[in-house]
Amino acid sequence: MGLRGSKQPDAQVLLLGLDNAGKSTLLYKLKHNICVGTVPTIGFNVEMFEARKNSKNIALTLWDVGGQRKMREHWMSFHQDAAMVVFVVDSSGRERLEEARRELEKTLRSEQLRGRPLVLIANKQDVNGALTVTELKDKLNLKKICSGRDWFVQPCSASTGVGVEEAFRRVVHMVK
Ligand SMILES: Nc1nc2c(ncn2[C@@H]2O[C@H](COP(=O)(O)OP(=O)(O)OP(=O)(O)O)[C@@H](O)[C@H]2O)c(=O)[nH]1
Ligand SMILES: [Mg+2]
Repeated sequence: MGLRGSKQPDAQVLLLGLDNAGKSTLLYKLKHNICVGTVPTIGFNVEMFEARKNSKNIALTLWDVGGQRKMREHWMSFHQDAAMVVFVVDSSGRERLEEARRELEKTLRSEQLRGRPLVLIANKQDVNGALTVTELKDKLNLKKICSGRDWFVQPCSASTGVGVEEAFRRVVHMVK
């Protein structure tokens, strides 16, 4: 019996982050191993993935929600069913880091996301001068804002693909 024939527990994974962080680039790199030219997401993209966890097949649904300011008010409507959050940050965009920190903190305060694991993607590591994982942890105040949940920071470049598989493995490992 193939993967599709077996019974699969399903988990919804919410992909959030500011506009231009690289969420859609990451989603399509993961799904098709291609770097598509993206346009800003108005609404959301959704893709399904299959994986093995604890000797079982699991199906993950990744929801990539637009990050533009006017889209962020809709993030809440995706909170309820989310098993975990993947928050993508443009590590080369120092000037928007405080904005990213505010949005992440607001997201993590959501009652519906209480205790849900977080994978923070330190994206655009291919750009010269990109912030390192250590710098990001510090500047985003992650230890403090992530208390009460499992969290992990994964360096990655959604355009070159470096770190993308590791990010997915981490999501599978941490999802409940
Ligand atoms: N150098 C570099 N550029 C990247 C990387 N990931 C994404 N980009 C570029 O960043 C821009 C924005 O990428 P998107 O994937 O559309 O960003 P998004 O987070 O989906 O943005 P919204 O849909 O507006 O929320 C595009 O020009 C991508 O090619 C990366 O790892 N490195
Ligand atoms: Mg997008």
